[in-house]
Amino acid sequence: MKRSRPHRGKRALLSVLVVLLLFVPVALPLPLVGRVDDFQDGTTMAWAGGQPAYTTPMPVPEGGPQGENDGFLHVSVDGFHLGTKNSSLSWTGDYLSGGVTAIEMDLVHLAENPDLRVRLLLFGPGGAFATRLHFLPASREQGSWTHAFFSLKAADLTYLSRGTGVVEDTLRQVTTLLIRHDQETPSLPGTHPPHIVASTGIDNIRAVLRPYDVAWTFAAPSSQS
Ligand SMILES: [Ca+2]
Repeated sequence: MKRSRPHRGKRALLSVLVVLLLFVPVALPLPLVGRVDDFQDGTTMAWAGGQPAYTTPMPVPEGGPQGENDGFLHVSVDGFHLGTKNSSLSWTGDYLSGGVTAIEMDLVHLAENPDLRVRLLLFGPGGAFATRLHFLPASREQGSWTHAFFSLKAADLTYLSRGTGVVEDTLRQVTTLLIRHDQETPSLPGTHPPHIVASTGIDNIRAVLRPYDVAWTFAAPSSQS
């Protein structure tokens, strides 16, 4: 029996709607939204060293910005490049859809070294990008931690190498976040920043969202684990 034209029309419309739903981007909540890496669980929270033989991040149970019972991440190196990276689901994904505009953290210099500079690098399909700013952490002898604010706005990031060279391509699919010592001019991936003897503490790593993205994070399940 021959089908009626109206029936075929509905099926065609339904097919178009299904195709549209498949290709309309949906902003899913990122694990990093609302997350704070406070190192209170006695682990490194998936922050790893690039060269374990030289740099091995270690959780420390106390001595963070709040002092007693405030854990933090200890990263040190003796004559190599200092850094720690995170490629876990906690810090990877689509930063743009999540509304991430910056990453902030607390830093301290545990052993006196005036050359220590800390900056962020992000890796993704667009290539490697470094924050223009770096921070000189206060030393423990100065009695306080330094609050570092790394803007991830395009104008505040420097392209280094690989990928498409388009910052949005990396921010939409961040595969690795790297915190490392680096000097005035960011070093290219695969090359070493000036080697250093240094010991630093890191705590309270968190993503900073656009103001209008903050509200819905209160309804998102906690990912502090
Ligand atoms: Ca802490």
